[in-house]
Amino acid sequence: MLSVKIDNRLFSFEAGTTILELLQNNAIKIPAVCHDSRLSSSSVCRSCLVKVNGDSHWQPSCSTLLMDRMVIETTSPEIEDYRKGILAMMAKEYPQSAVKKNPDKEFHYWLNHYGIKGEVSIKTKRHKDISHPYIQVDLAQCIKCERCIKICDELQGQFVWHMSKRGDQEQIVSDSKGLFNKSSCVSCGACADTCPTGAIEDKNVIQFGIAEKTTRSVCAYCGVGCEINVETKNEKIIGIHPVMESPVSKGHLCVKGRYAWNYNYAEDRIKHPMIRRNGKWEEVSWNEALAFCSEKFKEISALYGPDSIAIIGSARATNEENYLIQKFARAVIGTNNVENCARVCHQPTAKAMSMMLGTGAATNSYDDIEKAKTILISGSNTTKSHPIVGARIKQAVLNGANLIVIDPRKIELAKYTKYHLQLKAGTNIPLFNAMANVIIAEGLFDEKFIGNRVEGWEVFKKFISFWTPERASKICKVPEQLIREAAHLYATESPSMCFHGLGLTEHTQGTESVMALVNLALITGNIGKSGSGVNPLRGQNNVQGAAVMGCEPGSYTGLASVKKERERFERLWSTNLPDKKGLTLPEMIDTAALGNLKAMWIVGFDVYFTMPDSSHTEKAFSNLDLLIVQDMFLTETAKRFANVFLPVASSFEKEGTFMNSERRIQRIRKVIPAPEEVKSDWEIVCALAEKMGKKELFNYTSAEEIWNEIRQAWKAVHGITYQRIQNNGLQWPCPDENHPGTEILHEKSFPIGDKANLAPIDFVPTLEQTSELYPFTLVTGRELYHFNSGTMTYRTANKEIHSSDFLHIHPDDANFIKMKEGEKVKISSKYGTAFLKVKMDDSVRKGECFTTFSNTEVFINKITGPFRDNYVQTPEYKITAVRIEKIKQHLNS
Ligand SMILES: Nc1nc2c(c(=O)[nH]1)N[C@H]1C(S)=C(S)[C@@H](COP(=O)(O)OP(=O)(O)OC[C@H]3O[C@@H](n4cnc5c(=O)[nH]c(N)nc54)[C@H](O)[C@@H]3O)O[C@H]1N2
Ligand SMILES: Nc1nc2c(c(=O)[nH]1)N[C@H]1C(S)=C(S)[C@@H](COP(=O)(O)OP(=O)(O)OC[C@H]3O[C@@H](n4cnc5c(=O)[nH]c(N)nc54)[C@H](O)[C@@H]3O)O[C@H]1N2
Ligand code: SF4
Ligand code: SF4
Ligand SMILES: [Mo]
Repeated sequence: MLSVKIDNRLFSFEAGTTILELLQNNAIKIPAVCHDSRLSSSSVCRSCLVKVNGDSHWQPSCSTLLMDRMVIETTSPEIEDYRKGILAMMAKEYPQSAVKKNPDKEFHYWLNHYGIKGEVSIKTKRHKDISHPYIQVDLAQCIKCERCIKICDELQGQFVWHMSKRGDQEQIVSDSKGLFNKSSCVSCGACADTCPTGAIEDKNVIQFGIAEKTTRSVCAYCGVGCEINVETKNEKIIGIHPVMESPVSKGHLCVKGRYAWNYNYAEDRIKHPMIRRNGKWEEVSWNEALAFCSEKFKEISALYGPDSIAIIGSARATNEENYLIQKFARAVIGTNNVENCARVCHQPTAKAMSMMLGTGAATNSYDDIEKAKTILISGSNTTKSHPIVGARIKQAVLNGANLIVIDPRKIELAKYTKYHLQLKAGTNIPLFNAMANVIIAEGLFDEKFIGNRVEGWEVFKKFISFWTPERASKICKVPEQLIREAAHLYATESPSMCFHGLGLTEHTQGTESVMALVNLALITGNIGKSGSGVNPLRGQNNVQGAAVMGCEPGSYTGLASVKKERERFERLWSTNLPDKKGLTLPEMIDTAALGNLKAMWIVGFDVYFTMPDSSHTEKAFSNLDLLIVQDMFLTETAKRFANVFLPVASSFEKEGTFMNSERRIQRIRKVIPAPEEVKSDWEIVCALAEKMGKKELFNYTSAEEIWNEIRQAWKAVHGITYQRIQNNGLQWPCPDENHPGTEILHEKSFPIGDKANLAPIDFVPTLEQTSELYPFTLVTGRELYHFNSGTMTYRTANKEIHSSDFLHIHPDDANFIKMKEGEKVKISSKYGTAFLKVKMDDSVRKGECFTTFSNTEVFINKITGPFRDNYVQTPEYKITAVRIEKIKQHLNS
């Protein structure tokens, strides 16, 4: 055992530990002003010096590794004098007022500890920059510890800060050289988080002061599932910080998780149930609202049958809530018409992966990022849509991993790649097939893995021999040589890990695109090992949970087939359940448009605004006799079509669990009280069930009780109790309470048997093709600052940073059609028209253009088309043939 003596006490340690780490682990406090455990040590401040093996050896404890039998002295009059001197030097020209205002800041703590006062009046007037909506920079408080520089480089990979000049004039400057809000900063807040003085500080701290309470919870936005420490004062949120020990986010957050929480306090948040009568919203009591819904449901069911009613669960609500929503649809209404928005996003992934491997979820964990030698990203704008995964991938690449990006646009990660395959949108299959062709033709496949674990090899080999890079290159427009080299890299520099997003799934061949990707992983043996696998980056905080809980027409909780497992669920719930096949969301809309669906209850999903070809949705919703919307805000769906509005608690106002992209179940906590007349989704479902005479099936008093029923319904989470996930969460499958959870799936076999299936996939071009009339292909997707329907982020200062959706178009194309930067243009497809401001952007392919879909004033889904994935009906959001025109020209013509 390795041991050291510190101040005459004996400690054991593991090789690779620094002196400072051991001190901190044992609560021995010394100043280390330039140190942050998330970063490599720089030892610039020298406040952490200790004596090592006798008087003459003073070493910085943050960067000195422990050696066996070291003798360390952390304190003596001499050392303390020295430290005091160092800190006093740093405090020269440091404002005393700052120390008084926030004594808990790390630097201030040490000044107080050593009785150093700072200056009453500051001679040099240093610059204060308040240009950023969330972060203030006050150089008067900068002690040049360089933590901001390091954290921006090492955690976020953004390289915004550097030190200007040396000597007396030395100070930090951002890469804009001017105002901070003009820099390349992505507002992650890491520099404010690490700053030991408050020189870089969250504006909310300046506004609200110091928190009274901190509560651990999970971010309300994307499927990464970062853990947050929510700070409150007088039962109001005043700030959010990352959870240092979170296995997901490792002490980091993006702008949405850290700063975009103010929607909770938006003035137009709905705080009372409402019924619309004669075109006017009226506030009513819960009793009246629920009685109205209950009577209407009963009436419609009696007249047209239970299948004339459909319910949509919410990818933003908890597992517990979605479990109850599908139970309500089946056990109270008696229909399998229950859905969630996975249908419009990663249902193709779930389908493809469950057909081929047996489980429709990510095979590996984020921790594999640091273990992969090659990372292949297809159709995922990771640094914008899943920023914390994006940041981890950037770091992995900076540390030597290979990166391949397959995307029609030069996304941020394309800058970090060995190969960026900038394919024509909608041609994933030819490209993946050609990569498989190269791997097989050049003998780079994993023969042993294929022999033991893969079915259909001979058929696949024959099929793929026709997909030469020459042939594929003509379709996908990626040079042959690039296809060859990328395939070579993926196959040989393993373990190789795939991440993918909607650039694969939101196409007519979405499911098949994912299948073609899984083929690559299977033939190279990149499944069931650390640093490998196929990993969808799921959309919202709990979209995977909503689907797995059973908000899907074809499956109950745990993806149990409605066809095969009805009797089991009838026993579990002690009730009869419907056996008729339910409708998918696009089918619900089609059925309503035909007049055959009469009522919908939509929980947390702005269907009208986010489904494609919105004139079709409009027709459908106009036909409904009853539309209940349950949300925090009047969404576009609610504004136009709802008769009843049920106001809900946000994820800061309730208990429950979310499931992230790596199958991890994590707890969210009630941090603040909900507005008085607002209920959480699960409470509303229970109350409505009671009104409809089914109290005995929905008799819950807490989210935990519901979770415990889920554990009975689904074996894979049986071992996950609330107690076990107080911190950190657990990844399913976790079948019993001693099981540690599963980081990597399919290590030895597949749920479908010993062998997985290869899938020969042919390419079938979409019917949505450009023409003389509609010469551009519009791709829609995401950017960093706004989230989907924009309901939440447009009610925060993110709007000040990113004000709208823009039409990104290649400068050559823009010049050719004589469009200027910032000009508002008309964009039309066969299905509708919208107006957008032009942004010249050479990251877009010529002939293609790109926009986001979050601004309700733009409403881009007026122009997206009706085509759908041929397996699971996910809309083809990624391809619309459009025409772009000048507005004036149009008015004149
Ligand atoms: N900031 C932010 N984060 C989000 C969201 C948000 O709205 N804002 N939404 C969340 C949700 S619900 C989801 S589902 C995820 C989605 O996250 P992503 O999957 O990253 O979403 P998109 O930006 O829609 O599409 C990803 C990329 O696909 C590319 N692409 C388009 N067509 C093709 C193609 O044919 N082939 C290939 N290979 N690529 C193509 C686009 O250029 C784009 O860069 O993000 C989640 N996170
Ligand atoms: N053109 C185009 N359109 C697209 C896409 C695209 O790429 N291009 N992507 C599609 C994709 S992948 C998706 S997932 C959809 C997303 O579309 P939506 O699901 O509509 O988008 P979100 O903004 O995630 O949120 C839905 C609503 O949930 C509410 N909410 C938040 N928390 C809670 C809660 O706890 N309870 C309840 N009841 N409500 C809550 C929010 O206020 C918001 O109104 O958009 C799709 N539409
Ligand atoms: S907020 Fe994040 S990206 Fe911006 S400067 Fe600070 S660390 Fe860098
Ligand atoms: S990466 Fe996703 S989960 Fe993490 S803070 Fe950002 S939005 Fe939240
Ligand atoms: Mo999504």
